[in-house]
Amino acid sequence: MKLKRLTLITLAFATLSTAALAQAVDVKGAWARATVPGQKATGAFMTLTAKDRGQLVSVSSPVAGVVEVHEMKMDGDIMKMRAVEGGLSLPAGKAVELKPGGYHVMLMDLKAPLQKDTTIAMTLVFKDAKGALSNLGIMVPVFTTAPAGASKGHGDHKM
Ligand SMILES: [Cu+2]
Repeated sequence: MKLKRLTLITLAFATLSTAALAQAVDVKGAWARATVPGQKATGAFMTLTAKDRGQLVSVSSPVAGVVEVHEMKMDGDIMKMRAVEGGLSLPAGKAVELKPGGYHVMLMDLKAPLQKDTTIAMTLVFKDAKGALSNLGIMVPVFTTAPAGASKGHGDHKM
């Protein structure tokens, strides 16, 4: 009973904060990739559209000890990923896709496997052009592959 009420409050909070900041940055098609037991890291993907120029400076989630914004790039023949230095730039009115094979949110040091068809909480921290920070709480569904209409990498098509 107590647990149920807590869940409701959490969801209400997430909805409220999303609505309050909806004008600043629009988040669409967010999803996180499910993991198997023992797997300590996974990716989360979404499309971000900022109304005004800004940056995604950090991400946190209660399910992961460490969360970073990563980019994947070919280094010769090897696909490498690394943390985006100084925040991910969000141009005004232009959608920035975080998708498999490109930018992504890296959830590391996972506290438990991410089970498909569950939802995880994530807090995105944005910085506007004046340097002011704002938090956006979102609920992110967990899937094994990109759902229809979500941010999926071009690499997924050939599967
Ligand atoms: Cu990564």
